[in-house]
Amino acid sequence: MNLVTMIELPNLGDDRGGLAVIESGLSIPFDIKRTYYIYDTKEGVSRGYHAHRALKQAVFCISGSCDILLDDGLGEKIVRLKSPLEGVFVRPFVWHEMHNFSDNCVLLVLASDYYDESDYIRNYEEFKGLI
Ligand code: T46
Repeated sequence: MNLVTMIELPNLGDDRGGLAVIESGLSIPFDIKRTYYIYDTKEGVSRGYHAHRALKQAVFCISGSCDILLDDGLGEKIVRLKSPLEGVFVRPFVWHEMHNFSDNCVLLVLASDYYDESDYIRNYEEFKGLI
């Protein structure tokens, strides 16, 4: 399975400005149950450092930019998210870390399920053992 699956959104904007639409199950490959956003990140801070057992997520940087590292236990890739029209699909059992947040970064995350701490694998050695 591909480690990196990008999600491209059409720009429905016009001379008034940009407009991007995300429709559950259409623009992204799952039904959305939860949405959250990460904003006002502090300089030099990294986040993530976990994988999910079942959760599917789509991550869009709707303002600014940041790097997301994806690791499926066999290899890793770093994707620079820098456009509100381009997101990345994070499937279950992919370790992910977010680094190099720009000042104005807002990371929008669409998730396939409600928050459940028991779905997180927060220890890298445990993650490697499960792969
Ligand atoms: C992910 C990346 C991209 C909740 O109570 N409900 C929620 O829906 C979320 C997302 C978090 N929380 C709590 C859990 C922690 O006590 O908020 C606290 C901070 O969460 P965490 O340290 O997991 O944040 P990140 O930025 O490391 O990870 C988040 C998501 O948690 C995670 O699922 O994939 O963004």
